[in-house]
Amino acid sequence: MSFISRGFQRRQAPTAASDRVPPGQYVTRDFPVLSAGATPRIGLDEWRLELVGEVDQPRRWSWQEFTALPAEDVTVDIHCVTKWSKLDTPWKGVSLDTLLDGVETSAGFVVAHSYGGYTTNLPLDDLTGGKAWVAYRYDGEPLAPEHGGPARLLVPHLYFWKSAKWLRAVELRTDDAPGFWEGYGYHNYGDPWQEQRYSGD
Ligand SMILES: Nc1nc2c(c(=O)[nH]1)N[C@H]1C(S)=C(S)[C@@H](COP(=O)(O)O)O[C@H]1N2
Ligand SMILES: [Mo]
Repeated sequence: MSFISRGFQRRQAPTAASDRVPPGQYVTRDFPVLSAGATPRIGLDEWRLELVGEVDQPRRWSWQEFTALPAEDVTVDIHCVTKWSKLDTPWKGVSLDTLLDGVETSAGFVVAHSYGGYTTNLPLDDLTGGKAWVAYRYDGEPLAPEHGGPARLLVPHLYFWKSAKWLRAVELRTDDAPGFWEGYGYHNYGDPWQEQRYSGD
């Protein structure tokens, strides 16, 4: 880190923000919108979330069923591969531990599927253990469509492209399969602390 960023930090943030900013990232107060295509508009009466693939019994939630599940308020830092990080983002969502509770599976991998066709892959272990949510509120408001509303995946410990907006289904798989950006050369795992931006990093 340079002299300038240390000086900036002393004025702006009394807590040690640098410990929270992965290598190569800068902190922004904005909330940039990054979408590979148009924002799909999904009515809450048609909205469904599905758990499919290698499961004993597929599960499906309507909006009413999903929002009746126990939810958590979480405040987390997010890190986009295009190098912005945003600290202390406040979400409300249902933990993947809750959605997967009691599911019998031999799967080790997940593909998240979005309305609009976007996909992203990650190990199942990265969705469990209090590390991932399906978020539907941001900063006390319903999640805005451009940020993935009605509901999006939130996996803050990985680069933010893993946090699929407009989540439609969570597919459990025994084999790994690259998602949209992973198929275009983004890193398969995407740990921001290891700067795993592109395949080979
Ligand atoms: N369905 C879908 N999810 C997506 C994307 C997308 O294009 N489509 N972009 C990803 C990327 S690259 C980032 S950085 C974040 C951006 O979320 P934001 O627009 O709320 O900042 O969403 C991720 N999830
Ligand atoms: Mo991104």
